Amino acid sequence: MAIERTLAILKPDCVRKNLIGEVIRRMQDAGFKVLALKMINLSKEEAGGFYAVHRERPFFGELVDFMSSGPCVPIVLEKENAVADFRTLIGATDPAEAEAGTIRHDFADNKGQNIVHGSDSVENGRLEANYYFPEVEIVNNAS
Ligand code: 3AN
Repeated sequence: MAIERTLAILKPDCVRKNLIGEVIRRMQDAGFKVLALKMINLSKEEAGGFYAVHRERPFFGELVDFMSSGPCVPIVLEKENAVADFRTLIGATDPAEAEAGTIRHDFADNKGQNIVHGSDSVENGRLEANYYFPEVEIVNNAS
């Protein structure tokens, strides 16, 4: 299997619940290397741009309001098969449907406020990583 990158975002509910350390611990225990991370406040425009693919969905306004409601932590992760393995680690979008032991099952309140984002393809992983980090801010020698 190929080494891939994926973009995680610790969403504002993760930060508010003081779960930054816990969720990063789970990522590292699962073998993901951290290549870049920072804490930022997204404007509504930035949040809307990131989720532009969902612009026509009924929950888009709620999603933008939530993602801009407080600081979040985008993280570039690397691992063999990172995209699929990260989505397995976080669980289904709706925490009520997420498998026991997944991050969303254990910590998320609902579909809208579900603790963490994970890219859904290798191509989106690249595009999403570069939405938050220019290549020069992504290290290539993480351990
Ligand atoms: P995932 O993040 O699991 O890939 P997507 O891509 O279907 O899920 O949805 C993007 C984000 O939109 C989700 N992380 C979630 O926060 C939000 N979302 C999805 N469906 C709903 C919904 N029915 N109501 C509110 N928010 C939603």
